[in-house]
Amino acid sequence: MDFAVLKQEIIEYSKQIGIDKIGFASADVFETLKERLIVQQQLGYQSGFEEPDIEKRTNPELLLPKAKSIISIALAYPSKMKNAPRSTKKERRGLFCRASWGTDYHVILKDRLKKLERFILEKVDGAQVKSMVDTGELSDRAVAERAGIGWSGKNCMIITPEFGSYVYLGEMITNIPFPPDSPIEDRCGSCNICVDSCPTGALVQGGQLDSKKCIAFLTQTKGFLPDEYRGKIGNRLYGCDTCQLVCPENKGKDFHIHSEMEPDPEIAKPKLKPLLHISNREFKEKFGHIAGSWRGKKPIQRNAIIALAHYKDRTALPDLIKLMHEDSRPIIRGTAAWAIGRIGDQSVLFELEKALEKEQDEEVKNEIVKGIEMLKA
Ligand code: B12
Ligand code: SF4
Ligand code: SF4
Repeated sequence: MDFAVLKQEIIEYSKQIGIDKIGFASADVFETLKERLIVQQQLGYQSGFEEPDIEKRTNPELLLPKAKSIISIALAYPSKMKNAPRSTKKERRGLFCRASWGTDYHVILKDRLKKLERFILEKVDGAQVKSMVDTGELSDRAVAERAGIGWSGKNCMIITPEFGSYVYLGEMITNIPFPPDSPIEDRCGSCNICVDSCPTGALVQGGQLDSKKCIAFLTQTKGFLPDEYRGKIGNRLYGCDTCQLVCPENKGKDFHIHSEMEPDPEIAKPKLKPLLHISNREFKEKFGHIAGSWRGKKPIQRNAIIALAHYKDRTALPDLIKLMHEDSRPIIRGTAAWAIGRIGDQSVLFELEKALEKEQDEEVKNEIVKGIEMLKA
């Protein structure tokens, strides 16, 4: 079988099924990535969301015996929301990052990869395939870089010349020896804007991220947000786009190719106060289909409280006081107490003192004390 011809057929088919860019890479061990992952692990820079087994992350043969090549796919997503509602003084709004607009991208890319798998399995007797998107063992970026989808930017993103960095990535390991594509040239040059613009200094240097400092990571944690970051997350409910928004390579890049990726403005930029008392069922119904709901409602509610504190929204005080007294979750009671301290004045001091008297949880007590100190100051 002529695999170069098959490759061409796959490229043609990929266009028909809504894949915006496709590239082919060898399934050789990812040696440089391996070294990099070891360093990142030693420095404590990993997020904990990635596959922990570095061998599996870097050796495709451990995932598919007889792996010969990897097909990398990229789908472009919108960077601008049509009819974005304004956040007003009366009704403050939070923001989900662009990678959480519209239908969860895992669902969309898995659908495309499934179609591609069927196409290949029909054409090649004995073909073996294994696909993954984000949650798989491989580094989607390292595969995409090797397959010539884009270069690895100083903001860590794979940047395509066509769509900028606003692309989702996925891949399929196969036992078919496709002729590989070549990596493309790095266009960052002397630019360092993303590194200089990161609000928390998480980009330690170009191409190296300390995940524990990255707002995208911090918005997804389930515990208390460390004090030093509470003032930095602004109105972000999930994820962070700053290092992409400032990138000159993303200037004017806004692609509305896939209707499933169109954001519903009331979901992607929701009102903050209603989020404070949303039920589990309502949360599932409204936000269950977006990528940003994978950690459940608690982190989103915690971030909504911090966002209200960021806006110093006094109209939220009654809701926050209720949460501090009545919510069953310590993270929510404590973050609400802290937010009351940020927003309120002496008139709500007694509420914090009352809460302190009856609170049993040490961490929450600590947050209430912080709130009281802020009010007294
Ligand atoms: C863990 C994870 C995170 C963590 C850590 C991110 C990070 N930079 O490592 C957190 C939670 C912080 C995160 C945030 C985001 N993520 Co994320 N995340 C992942 C995940 C699951 C693993 C990434 C990983 O292994 N990182 C470890 C680092 C070391 O490796 P890497 O970035 O994968 O690979 C590069 C480096 O190793 C580098 N490298 C290798 N050797 C060397 C040597 C030197 C000297 C240098 C300079 C570099 C270098 O080259 C590789 C190729 O670019 C991937 C999905 C997957 N399975 O791959 C998605 C993924 C990377 N995330 C993605 C997205 C969209 C985001 C956010 C933009 C979401 C948002 N808006 O909030 C942010 C961006 C933050 C940022 N600037 O990186 C996309 C990226 C798409 C793209 N165009 O690049 C991915 C690929 C998911 C997907 N399938 O589309 N994410
Ligand atoms: S996603 Fe935000 S916090 Fe993370 S590196 Fe980029 S700018 Fe910094
Ligand atoms: S902002 Fe500049 S340095 Fe950062 S990724 Fe974009 S081009 Fe590269």
